[in-house]
Amino acid sequence: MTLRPIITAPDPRLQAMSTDVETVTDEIRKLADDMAESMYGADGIGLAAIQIGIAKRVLVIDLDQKEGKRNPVAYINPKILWASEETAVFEEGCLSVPEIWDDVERPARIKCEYLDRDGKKQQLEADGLLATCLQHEMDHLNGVLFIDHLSRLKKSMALRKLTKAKKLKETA
Ligand code: K2U
Ligand code: ZN
Repeated sequence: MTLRPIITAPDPRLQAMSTDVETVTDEIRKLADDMAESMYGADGIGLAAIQIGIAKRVLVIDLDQKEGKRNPVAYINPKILWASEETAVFEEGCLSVPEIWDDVERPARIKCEYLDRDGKKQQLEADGLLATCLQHEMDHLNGVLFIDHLSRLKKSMALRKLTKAKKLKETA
């Protein structure tokens, strides 16, 4: 498994529309493994392939991280089949949007289908943190960051902070 660098905003690559995986091959399984390794390396609980520069519709999420225990789940070509009218607000962050945290309102419960790492079609009903994380990651597959859900003022302040941090890092 390979640790891959995570792209941080602002970066046009994060706005790409990721494309479906045609066939779940060993190469896709290796991508999912590298994504998991990169996610753990950054202390994340989810990661979309675009965040390591691969515009394919692949996510990895691990909400079960306990001391020493790892249970990364790959979601390939995930689609939301149904979303509740009821909404929930979570304070979100993002490995591609460092040091920015803010409340985002999303449907509280979702039903989605996806292919697992063996290429088998699965269905899932999610609520709580899993519902939020799945929707956050599926936003990434459509080139959407959580700051795109914030007010114009908050988004511009976030982008200004991210641009300044990136410039400082590049000149360091
Ligand atoms: O896209 C991501 O970076 C995944 C998020 C997962 C997540 C976002 C919002 C709500 C629930 C989960 C990160 O892996 S977890 C948040 C985070 C952000 C920065 C540093 C560490 C952890
Ligand atoms: Zn994110």
